[in-house]
Amino acid sequence: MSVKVFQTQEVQDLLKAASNVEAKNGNARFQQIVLRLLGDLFKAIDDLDITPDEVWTGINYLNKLGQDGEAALLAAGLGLEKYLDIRMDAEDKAIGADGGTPRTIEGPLYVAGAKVHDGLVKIDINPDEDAGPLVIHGTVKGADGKPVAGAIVECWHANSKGFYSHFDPTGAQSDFNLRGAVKTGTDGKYEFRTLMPVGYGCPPHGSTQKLLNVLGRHGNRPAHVHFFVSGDGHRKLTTQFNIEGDPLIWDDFAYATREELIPPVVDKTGGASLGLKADAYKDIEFNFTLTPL
Ligand code: MBD
Ligand code: FE
Repeated sequence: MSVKVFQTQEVQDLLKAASNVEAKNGNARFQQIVLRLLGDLFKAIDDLDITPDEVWTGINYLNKLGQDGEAALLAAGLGLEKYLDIRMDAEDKAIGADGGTPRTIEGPLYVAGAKVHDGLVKIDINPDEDAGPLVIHGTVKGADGKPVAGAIVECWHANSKGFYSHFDPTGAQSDFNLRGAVKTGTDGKYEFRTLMPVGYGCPPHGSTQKLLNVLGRHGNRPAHVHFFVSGDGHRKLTTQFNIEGDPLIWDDFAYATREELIPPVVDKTGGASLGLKADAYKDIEFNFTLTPL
């Protein structure tokens, strides 16, 4: 049986009372947002005849999602984080603040507090048999194309198993392995000496993967490297690049890939003199262009 109650006075009064939207106490912005989201949910229950069992399945899911610590992971997987990027891009375009290196999502695995080094840092602490050396370098520039001095470039990425330090279920990584920060000098240059990452996969038994399974989706990302880039007088950039050639590059469960964020990977030799673990190494040059505040 399909009954419709959303438009009744009883339900509309309930929504207003639950969000306390007509009261002076409470935060007006929160009241407005809660009223709207709750209303959209009530309406969806009405429109789709969502059953009580289905509603409780959803509520119990949210409990489990929080227990797993995966709410932000699910936000990435459902495209919510990408949606925020699309909105920020549109806003930038509207105010003429576009033109810098494209942003893409932060994801849930950043950890603050990496020590800041001048210009260059080696960020692989733990040995990784299955990962070859990778050098990532480039210049931080302003919209005028000139180098930005004193910019902070933060970098974080996965190991050869697709795991991030601080979130590695195997316990194999030290704190801040494959995470680092450098401050540019007057030449605007930065460099990270590290190891080649592979793509991330959602915890196979976690709440996010469970929902993705029901949707008939995978929970994998292509290999990628994250960056925050900030500098005085410039807007903070949150971005990533992908490792060229990864088969999932256009099938990222978090929708973060962008055409401009797939730099070439170049084979080089001479790694021994750079302190790398092998003479042959991969080199990625990636320049950042920041936009003014
Ligand atoms: C990641 O490494 C990531 O970057 C995102 C967006 C989601 C899950 C894992
Ligand atoms: Fe990531």
